Amino acid sequence: MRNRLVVLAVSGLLFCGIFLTNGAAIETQPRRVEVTAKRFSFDPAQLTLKKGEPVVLVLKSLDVAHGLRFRELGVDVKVGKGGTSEVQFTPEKAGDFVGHCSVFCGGGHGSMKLTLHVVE
Ligand SMILES: [Cu+2]
Repeated sequence: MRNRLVVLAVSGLLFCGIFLTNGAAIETQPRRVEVTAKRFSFDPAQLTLKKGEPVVLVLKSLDVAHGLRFRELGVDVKVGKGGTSEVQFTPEKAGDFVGHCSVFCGGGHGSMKLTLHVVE
């Protein structure tokens, strides 16, 4: 009898624990999107995000310092040589936005572009 109670109590706690952590994860964990920058491109070169949905953009550099700016969305993240940076934002406008490298990185710097599709 006592064992049964213990089993019940433990499974109850487990159930609540799983339920609570799932709930918290949905509320506090924005989607993470990784982008790799190298001379002279971003990988991937296109991303699709949902309007109104918070996102963490993780920018990694495989070589020199780079940046990624979406002027219309007020986003500008810079990453040091070989480093990783992240920025959290919520796209509030639907449409296509072209981001550019915001740190001069050499001859092909002007051609570093990433197209963001923000869908409703
Ligand atoms: Cu650049």
